[in-house]
Amino acid sequence: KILVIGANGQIGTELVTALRGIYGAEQVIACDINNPIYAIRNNGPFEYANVMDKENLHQIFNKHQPTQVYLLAAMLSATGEQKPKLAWDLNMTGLLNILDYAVEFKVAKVFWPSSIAVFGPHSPQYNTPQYCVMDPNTVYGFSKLAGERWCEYYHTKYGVDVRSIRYPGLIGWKASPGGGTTDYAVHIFHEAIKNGSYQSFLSEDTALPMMYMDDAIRATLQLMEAPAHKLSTRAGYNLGGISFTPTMLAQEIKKHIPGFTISYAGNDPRQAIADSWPKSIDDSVAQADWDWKIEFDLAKMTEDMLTNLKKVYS
Ligand code: VAH
Repeated sequence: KILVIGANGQIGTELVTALRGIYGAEQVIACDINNPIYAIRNNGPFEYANVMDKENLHQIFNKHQPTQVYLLAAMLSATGEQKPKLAWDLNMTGLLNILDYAVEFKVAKVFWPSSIAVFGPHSPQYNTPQYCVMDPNTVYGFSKLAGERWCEYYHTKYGVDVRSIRYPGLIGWKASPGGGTTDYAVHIFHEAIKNGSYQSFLSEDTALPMMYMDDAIRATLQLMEAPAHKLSTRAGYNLGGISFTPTMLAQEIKKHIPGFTISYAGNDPRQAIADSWPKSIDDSVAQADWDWKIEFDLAKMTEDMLTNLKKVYS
């Protein structure tokens, strides 16, 4: 069995669907603290899971004896700055509970998402390498940095086959983002279709590394299927994705919705978070270790997002 914990989230929703397509619906247990969303409820098993509750988790691991566990439950950057202690507690306790049960139940593989949020103001801003100065100044960012160290530690000390990716901002149409700084890049598509205009909470020249969800899910499965001996790190693999600013995204949307207009709100707390992150990422280590290759560029992502969202709104 495969557990996907945090199944209702932006990544979790799509991972459940992808994994059920590969292993069969009954093999993939969607787990979340909230009731299953429609996309999950109707096509496979669900368990109520609270990653802060060891007893609840132990009962789920005991019942399903999972061979793989994907831990997506976490509090993201923007929400994390509003509730810093809860963000640290949830992100760290959740990970440590899962790593401990991975040892106890001899889980074959564990996936845990890291983020480009592990980099900070003194990290190289362009083509940020896999290894460099990392001084993240958000709770979410340093919880991901600490989590990467724990993953490396549990692998070295207890042999847990845990694998991780430093995701850029993720853009998809099947599930809403969950309180991150990059959420503008999803909201803009919905607003473009509904209202023909969008007010961005990030400034027009804020470049960030982003990735289409189809690429992110494919990368996750590709990493999980890679031979263990080819992996040079158990911390998060840098994934570069596509770097663009709100202006560049708006210009691409205008090719499909000519009348679309964008405006900029200004003085949003998420601006400082975005400014602390790299503008582009070097993912040559992922390319070398497990043959990573991106498929969606800005034009292809925009077209796919609008095509699918227009169906959702029609
Ligand atoms: C966030 N979407 O904004 C997440 C992600 C790189 C950004 O970690 O917090």
